[in-house]
Amino acid sequence: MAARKTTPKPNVSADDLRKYYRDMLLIRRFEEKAGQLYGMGLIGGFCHLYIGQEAVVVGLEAAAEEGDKRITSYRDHGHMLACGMDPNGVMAELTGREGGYSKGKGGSMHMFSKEKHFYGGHGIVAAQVPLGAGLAFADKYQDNGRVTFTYFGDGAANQGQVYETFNMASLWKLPVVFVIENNQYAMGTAMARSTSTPDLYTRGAAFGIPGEAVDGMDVLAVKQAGDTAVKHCRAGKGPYILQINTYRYRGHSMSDPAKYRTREEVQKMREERDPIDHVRDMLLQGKHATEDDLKAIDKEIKAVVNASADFAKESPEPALDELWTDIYAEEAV
Ligand SMILES: Cc1ncc(C[n+]2csc(CCOP(=O)(O)OP(=O)(O)O)c2C)c(N)n1
Ligand SMILES: [Mg+2]
Repeated sequence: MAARKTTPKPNVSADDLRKYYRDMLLIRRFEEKAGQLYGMGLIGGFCHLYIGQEAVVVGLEAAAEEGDKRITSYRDHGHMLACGMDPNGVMAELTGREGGYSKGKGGSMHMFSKEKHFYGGHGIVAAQVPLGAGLAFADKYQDNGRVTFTYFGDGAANQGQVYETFNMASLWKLPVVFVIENNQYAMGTAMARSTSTPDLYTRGAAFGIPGEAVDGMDVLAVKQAGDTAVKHCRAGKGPYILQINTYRYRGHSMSDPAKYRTREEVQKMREERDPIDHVRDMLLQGKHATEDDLKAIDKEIKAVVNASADFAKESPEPALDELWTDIYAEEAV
């Protein structure tokens, strides 16, 4: 990975930096709490945490504008929080309660928000990629200037439907940013064992889609690359690929024994490349915040996360007759 850059880029203010810190910390603390609730048996089924990858989604949200869309895989809680969805509704959905975004019927991998233009939450690897191009097709058709961020993993990048999508997206010049979140592993398979070249950003070359590799542990690098990609899409030039190199600290899901990598590898990343510590250092070194300011933010975030856990625990389980609702789309009028 490229060396860490510690100087704020010119288009980012101290307020922006503080916002990135807050947004990344919210994801980190929320995910830690979700891990705890899972351990207590309050969350069932699959639960894929985003810890370590926070700078990816926060950096890209900083490049987005109101009305832009996002769609992603099952590792989706961070994306929801970063686009402004309510932590209470997300945590309640994780615990399968009525107050959740899908009324407790979807769980971790199946939440949506029309209001925040968040289109899920998809459990089938790469299935969201053609759907993301479809969202962008609608925007192009309506000529509304919007862009869709379509996130998928390094493992998903080897799926056939990704390339059918690349072809159509390029042919029709769809305003879609394909975001490959390269966290180095697909479940327990390291990228070097599954993938012919580490340069996933070149995978659009055959279709005339430009791309770049980005340091995903540096929120400013992500924001800058996001700006470039969005500008390209909004100018009507078609799709853009961002290969964002990042790392997940926790297992693939909560039931991962993690035998495919060493503890030392994870520890080294945490100590040397943590994306939140990076922003923290920039804030302190640039005198944009004091230790006390940061402590106050930490406290505030902890309160938000604890409140979401309380909300989730207190919300009732869905009534049985809810099984028969939300099955078919309402008839269009
Ligand atoms: C079509 C399909 N095949 C296999 C699976 C099982 N599966 C779930 S996640 C995953 C690995 C995907 O890795 P990657 O795309 O790198 O995303 P990450 O989990 O690292 O975020 C696999 C094989 C699935 N959900 N869907
Ligand atoms: Mg992966």
